[in-house]
Amino acid sequence: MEALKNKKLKQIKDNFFKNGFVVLKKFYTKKEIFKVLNCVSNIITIAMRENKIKFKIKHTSNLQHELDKKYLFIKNKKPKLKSDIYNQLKKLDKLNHLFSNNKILSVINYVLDSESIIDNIQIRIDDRSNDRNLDLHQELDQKSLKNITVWLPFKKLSKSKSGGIKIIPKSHKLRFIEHETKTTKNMKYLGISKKTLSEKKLKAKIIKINSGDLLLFHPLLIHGSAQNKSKNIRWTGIARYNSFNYLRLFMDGKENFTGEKKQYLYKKYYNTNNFKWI
Ligand SMILES: O=C(O)CCC(=O)C(=O)O
Repeated sequence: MEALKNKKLKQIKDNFFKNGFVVLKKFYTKKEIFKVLNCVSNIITIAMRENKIKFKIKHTSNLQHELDKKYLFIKNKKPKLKSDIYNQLKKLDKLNHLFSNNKILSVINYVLDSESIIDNIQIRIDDRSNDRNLDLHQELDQKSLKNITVWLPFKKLSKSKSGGIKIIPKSHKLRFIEHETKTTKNMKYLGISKKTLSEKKLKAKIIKINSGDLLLFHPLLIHGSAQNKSKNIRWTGIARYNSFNYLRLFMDGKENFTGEKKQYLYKKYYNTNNFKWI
């Protein structure tokens, strides 16, 4: 995969800072996306075989349909195995290749204006239980103050009930906003309170995006999950790129910013006019 040319990179960077996000259309081919989903399907099949799980499904040409059925079966019948599989998905070779080839690194390094540490690569699996949904938040729990999240749907999310990600365009310009601790069934995270959202009159919109399009967003862009109301699972690849500059490890010796309500370094840097990465 080839690096993008400078003119295109500049356009991407301008939009990223103007709106807090940018969508790169058809960044990956259908074949590249298929390879990742196929890899997910293969590891699930092997997990089922090794655990002697009997599961019959009519073989169809629709990979995603098969994948959804297998995953939901395991989630219902073998929740521990489901969690084990989930934890391995972030390490799939095909997925890691998508997020570390020349083409994507040319964009990331240009926008960050530095090299980066890739962290928190994951595949999100959102079914209609919406048990992993995240309320609106800024991306505070990363390694560096300068970071980019990339969000890549493995299925089309326009005009569908599958939800996706919702964002508030340009909200990064509001700088760091106070968060409160929120919980899902599986984890604790920092989110923006309903009171703050209504006081600031903030309204989010769902991004309409195709499979293979890549969304990049600024850490302070307010974003969150949009409910999946469909029968199908929403499969998404996510990665976070942390600039070598403003790594917390070299600022106060801690690995990342997870869980701290005060987020004093975000406040200290982003909420002053001298900090220009905004
Ligand atoms: O995919 C989603 O539902 C939202 C993801 C998100 O908000 C995040 O990763 O910070």
